[in-house]
Amino acid sequence: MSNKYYITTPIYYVNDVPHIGHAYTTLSCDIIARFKRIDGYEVFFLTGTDEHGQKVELAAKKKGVKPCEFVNKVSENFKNLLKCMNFSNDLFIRTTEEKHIKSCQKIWNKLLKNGNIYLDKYSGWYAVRDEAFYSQSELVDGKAPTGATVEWVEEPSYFFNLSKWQQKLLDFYENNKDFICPKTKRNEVINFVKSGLKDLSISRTSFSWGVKVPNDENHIMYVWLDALTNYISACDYADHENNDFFQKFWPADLHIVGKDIIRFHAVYWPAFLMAADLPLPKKVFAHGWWTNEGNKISKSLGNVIDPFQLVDKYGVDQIRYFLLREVPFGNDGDFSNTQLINRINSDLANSYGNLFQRVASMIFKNCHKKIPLKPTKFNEEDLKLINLIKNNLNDYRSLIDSQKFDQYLKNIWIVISNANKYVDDEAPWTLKKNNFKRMEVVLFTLIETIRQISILLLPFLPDSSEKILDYMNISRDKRKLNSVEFIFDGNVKISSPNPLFPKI
Ligand code: ME8
Repeated sequence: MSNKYYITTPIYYVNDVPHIGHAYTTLSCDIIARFKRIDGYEVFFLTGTDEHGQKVELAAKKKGVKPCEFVNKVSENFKNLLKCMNFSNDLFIRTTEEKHIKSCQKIWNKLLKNGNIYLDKYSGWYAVRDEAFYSQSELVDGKAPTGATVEWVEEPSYFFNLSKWQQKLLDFYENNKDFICPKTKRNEVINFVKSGLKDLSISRTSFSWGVKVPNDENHIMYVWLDALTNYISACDYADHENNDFFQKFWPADLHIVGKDIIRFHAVYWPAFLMAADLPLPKKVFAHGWWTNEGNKISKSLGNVIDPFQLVDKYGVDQIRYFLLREVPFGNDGDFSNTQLINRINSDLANSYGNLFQRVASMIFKNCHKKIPLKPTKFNEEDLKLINLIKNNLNDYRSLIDSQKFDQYLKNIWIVISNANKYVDDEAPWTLKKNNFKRMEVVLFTLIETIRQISILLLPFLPDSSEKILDYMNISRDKRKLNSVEFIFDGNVKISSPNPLFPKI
């Protein structure tokens, strides 16, 4: 088993302020990155900002500042989102960085050398909002199929011979059935490629905010060729013959993107890579779209959901939990405040928080402020509970590998509900009066189950899980997936517990 794992988010356009959609994609990557780390992998988790192109240039113009000043300022918003959502990325890449620009020029030269680029003239439609070219036949009521406004463009342009890669792409999809997930998206992409690929315009001359094409200063690189290259420039592709980092981490294990940009990642990107003789990523997962109480989220409708405000109001773990529990990853989801509050109250406050609170309080009050020493004997009911997670670790691994976050959480909440039922069935408050030893075994069984749950929830609820593990004095090196395979020793002094998730 290879023990490295490279995962990426899309790099976000800086013209927009970060909203719940951006937070969602990065959150899904953060969870996988954290899970892989506690499962012993060396992880490289990349995110960043897409700072070139016409859209960003226009946004800067509107503000009356130079593009470089503009991007320096607004990329900070995305960096702030990382702190706010407790994201654990290893690198934040900006496409205006020198090392990225060098990578873009290097891949360009390689494509040129391999005979995959030619100079011609582009005439067709362009949607600045999508930064995408559209043919006449693709337009719907005079707009891009995404609803974006289009403008007619006629200019000299370099082209990438995408049509040449059509069959090679289809063969690749056929031989790598998991390359595009979920399946519905895979089918859409295959149909699109089968319908015939046209060569792709990969340079622009009508504006200047971008990476210069090597040896032809009149052209700047098409922003999507520039942006996609970030995934390799972050691994030092600019100097890849001389560094281990690229050898170690490229190809990426997983690109997570929204469904709006699957075509760029599952068609153009693998074609560029094949044409540049570089290995292809292992998987591209396209998740669904969030709406706000049934409406499309957009600045013009004024209904953008601000993750900073949400976290401030409800707490970071609460938001992290809701976003991935509420909607199966891959489906579209509707954001509703009522649903958010319901989830916080029922799943976090009443089920999980309450379990921890009552078990820890009973131990604190009845066991001399100390978690009892690991018992020498458990009965069948105790072991049933203790083994619920321990015996199913591989299921949790495969749920993460298939991006089934909601199912992962549902499984853990079954354990939580079993533990709550076990408290009621075993009634430690009665045992206290007539069988103190048995009460200690019951409370130990419960706190051991809470320890396992907290380790499994570290990727999702890092703050609260760390708090519980700190409370139990579990050392850092024992906060790993394989620490769940052993029952802990107990015999730990504790303080009076504080509620983890206040009810809203
Ligand atoms: O497309 N629901 O950047 P972008 C869910 N720079 N996810 C959403 C969302 C919503 N309502 N809105 C946005 C770009 N997203 C390019 C990417 S990558 C080489 C270049 C998320 O700022 C989702 O992940 O428009 C989507 O794919 C991404 O933000 C688009 O971000």
